[in-house]
This record gives sequence, C-alpha cells and structure tokens, in this order.
Amino acid sequence: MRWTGLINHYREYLPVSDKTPVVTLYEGNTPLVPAESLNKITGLQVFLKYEGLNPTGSFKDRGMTMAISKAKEKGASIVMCASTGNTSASAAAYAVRGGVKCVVLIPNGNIALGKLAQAMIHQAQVIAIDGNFDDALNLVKDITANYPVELVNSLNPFRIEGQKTAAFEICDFLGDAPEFHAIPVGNAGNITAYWKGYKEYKNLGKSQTLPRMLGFQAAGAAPIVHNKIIEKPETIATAIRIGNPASWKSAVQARDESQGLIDLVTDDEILQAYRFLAETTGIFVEPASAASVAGVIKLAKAGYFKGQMSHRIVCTVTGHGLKDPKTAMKELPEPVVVKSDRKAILSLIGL
Ligand code: AN7
Repeated sequence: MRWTGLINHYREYLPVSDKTPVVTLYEGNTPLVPAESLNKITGLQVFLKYEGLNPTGSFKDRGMTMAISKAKEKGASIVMCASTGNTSASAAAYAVRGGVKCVVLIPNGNIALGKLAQAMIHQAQVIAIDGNFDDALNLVKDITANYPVELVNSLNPFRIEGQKTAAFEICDFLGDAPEFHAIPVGNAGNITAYWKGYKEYKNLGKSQTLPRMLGFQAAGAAPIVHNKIIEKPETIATAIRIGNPASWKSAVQARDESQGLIDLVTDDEILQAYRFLAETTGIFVEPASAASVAGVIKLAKAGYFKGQMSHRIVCTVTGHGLKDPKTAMKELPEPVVVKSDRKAILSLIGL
C-alpha cells in the first residue's frame, strides 16, 4: 500500500472529516529500528522510533499535519508558534504547503542552525526574542487569544491528535504495546500524545497492553522532576530547554497512570548517549533525542529493569542529528588533511 500521510492512514481515529483539507508531506510511518547495542546494556529488547525520518526531520510533523489542516478547515490565514526550533521548522513547512502565513517566535541564540534555516527557507516570519522559550510561548498564547491567529504549539489539541499516531504505529508494528516507552520531555506534548495513543488503541481493541511511560528531562531544565518552574533553564539539548512545560499536568498523569517515571539526565549523559547511538547503531539524532536513550542507560545501571529480561522497550528518538551539526562537530576532531597522494593515504589507513 502506498503511504500518503498519517491523516489518510489513521483517519478513523482522528478528528477529521471529508471536508478537512488535508495538508500533508506524507509524514509518519517511521521505522522502528532494533538497537542491539542497547540490548546488551539493558537486557531488554530495545527499539528506536526513528522520528528524525519525518519530512522536516522531527516528530513535530505528525502534529503539524493535523494543526495546519484544521486551521485551514477553520479558515485561518495566519498560524503562530513559539519554538525551540523543531516546531518552527515544521510549522513553516506545513504552512507554505497549506498556503497560510506562519509567524514563529524563537529564543534568540538558542536554536540549532538547521532548524533556523528550515524556518527561514520556508518563508516563515521568524522573530527572535530576547528571552527563553517560556517567554516566547507566553507571548504567543496572549497574541493568539486576542487576534485572528491560530496557535500551533502543542497546546493546540490537534497537535496531540496527530502525534498520538506514533503510538499506533508502534502497536501495529510490534503486534501490541511494548512493556516500556522512553521519551524526552520538553514542553511535554509528546509524552501526553503517546499515552493518549496507547490508551485509545487499547480501548479500541487494537492492542492488549499499556507500556510504562519513562520520560526524561535535561538536568538543567527539569521542572517536572523538581516539581517547580525553572526560571532559567539551561541544557546543551536546546530543543528541551524549557522551564514551564505547557502539558505539565498531562505528563504527570501519563507517568502516574502508566506507573512509569519522569527522571532527569545530565548534559554529559545526553552527549554520551548521543555519541553511543551514532557510533553503534548508525542512527544520528539531535542531542535532545538522546535524552530518552540516556535515561534508559541510567535506569539500567541503577537496576530498574532487573527481572524484566527481554521485555520490549521503545525509545523515541525525536529529531535528526543533521539539525544540529555544530554540536556534533564540537565533539569531534577536524578531518586529517593530506596531499592528494596514494602513498600518503595508504600510510594513514595502515595498508
Ligand atoms: C527533538 O520545537 O518544544 O515534550 O518548540 O524538538 O513534546 O515538547 C521541541 C521539543 C524532544 C520535546 N525532542 O518534546 C519546539 C519544542 C526534540 C524536540 C522535544 C522537542 P515535547
């Protein structure tokens, strides 16, 4: 069957009708890739939900196909979001595709270059504020509440509806829900969406079980873990540099209902997992995405998975590593430069 996007595929489980103008880049249907190197560390059967393979390189496309389609259905001509980068890249792409104007507010200096390039080349109006993501989101909430502008952050329920389809895909692929699901947590929309998806699929009889949801925040931006707003969040994982998540309550609900947890991982643990994934699995993710894997490694070392041998765990890796090549190169040496000469090359290879 030809894949034509998640709205067409999961139409019966989404709030769309024949009248909804579907704005799609054929997002979704991302692979669930086994990660053998992580099996060894955890004793579990580990899969990576490779969301970097969505059209704009992150899971945001799942929510954006819904948000922009529904905004168009309503007759909106301007959409707006605050963003640590990926939401703005996705909103910009789907907005041009749908023929609506897109305005994005970003924290000045704290978004990865690839994401900024995406928002700009797709002709969004990009406004960098002298403040962080939380400040930007407050401004966007205020403006969209008072002017004819559609909010496309994950406070928009259609975003969550689109993103829940990732849980459907996992159940369809595995034949049931996994025992555990690990996920990075920033604004907390995605953990909310997955949990909604898993619960709905079970209620529909499409799956039999529910996973424990394991959410991971960066240590310097862990409001849910500390149960208090972080005024000045800091982390190398700029995508999740968020101090007051919009979906805080529903993330706590997902954690508690699933008997899971929300924990923190340090920037060092994030970067180690980031390199480990690239070096052992062939999958290049952006730093924030490595938080799910870093968290699973941390829990494994602490004995959390003892006695769960061969249970299945899915780690959502939320965005592509190419979004943020600067962070990758910061860690790496410059390539060796030699003369254009066979002998010099052979001696370097050791042949
Ligand atoms: C790669 O783009 O918040 O917990 O404005 O880009 O649903 O917020 C991005 C978040 C994880 C966290 N991984 O997801 C934005 C933005 C990546 C991300 C998250 C984000 P949520």
